Amino acid sequence: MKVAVIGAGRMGADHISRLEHKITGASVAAVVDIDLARASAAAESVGARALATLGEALALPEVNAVLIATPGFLHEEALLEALAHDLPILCEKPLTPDAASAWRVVQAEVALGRKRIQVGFMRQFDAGYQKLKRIIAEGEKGQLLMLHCAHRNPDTLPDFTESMLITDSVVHEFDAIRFLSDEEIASVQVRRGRGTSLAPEGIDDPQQVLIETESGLLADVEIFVNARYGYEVATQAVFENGTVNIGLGEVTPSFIERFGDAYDVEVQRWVDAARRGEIGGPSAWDGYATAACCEAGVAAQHSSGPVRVELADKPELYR
Ligand code: ISE
Repeated sequence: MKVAVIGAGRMGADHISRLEHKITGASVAAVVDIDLARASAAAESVGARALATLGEALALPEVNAVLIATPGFLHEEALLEALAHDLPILCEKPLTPDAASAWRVVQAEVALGRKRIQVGFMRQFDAGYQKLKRIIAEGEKGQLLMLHCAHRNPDTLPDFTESMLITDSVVHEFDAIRFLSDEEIASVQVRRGRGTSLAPEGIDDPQQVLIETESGLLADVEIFVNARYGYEVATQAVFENGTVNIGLGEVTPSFIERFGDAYDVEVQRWVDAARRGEIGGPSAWDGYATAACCEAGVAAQHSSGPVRVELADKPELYR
């Protein structure tokens, strides 16, 4: 498989090196970045072409897959262009930044008539989350009653805004909770309490996010993006007969190390499926549903009670 990687920033560079050195059955044919110098630096390291637009990459006869790793606001255009070429796509999270644009992508895929998009929700490929999902599904500790989640980042980039606590970070808990429970999320509430003095001006950090699924499973998330000591993502699942902890005490400099193995599995599965003409893993519907959760979450940052998640009917393609 010959992949065009769109975006040569932190995640794009990480995936380029992964595709080249860890993944079997695929190599990087082109690196696309509006910053051509950055594209060239990344492309040179793997002997790929450096290009400024996706159109140029899609015109190369050898390119038969697309990995999108640009910022989320650029995803819709790239997704629609790659879908029009009927190519397998791995799109970093989020699918798109809002539910309306995510729904347009879902509709384009539905119109194509087959799944072509895998969304980069890597936690679904993490060994801890996989184990927890198996324990929930097999019922070995009884029914799952509650989830307590902590999501801590050491710091934020200069252009960070408060809504990004939800759209950039808690989006992963929306994904993980939907994955673990096999349910849609019904409502989201946000509480602000005592905050760190180490957050940038105007940002309340940490925040507590309370999530309820359609059947009444409750999850609480501590989202804390200026935790300074490191990166830590943990979940305690409470069952009728015991608890299961994942991630607690696994402190790394960033998500790149914490989820490195999960990214490897995610990309290898995408490649393996695509070579069989298939797509698996988190779908465009999952991208749309989590975007709708993010909208509710950002609204909840500015209201006192729970905000309902509004979802369109799930198209047959994703059932
Ligand atoms: C980052 O973009 C990610 O996707 C990480 O997984 C997440 O933990 C972090 O909060 C985000 O900023």
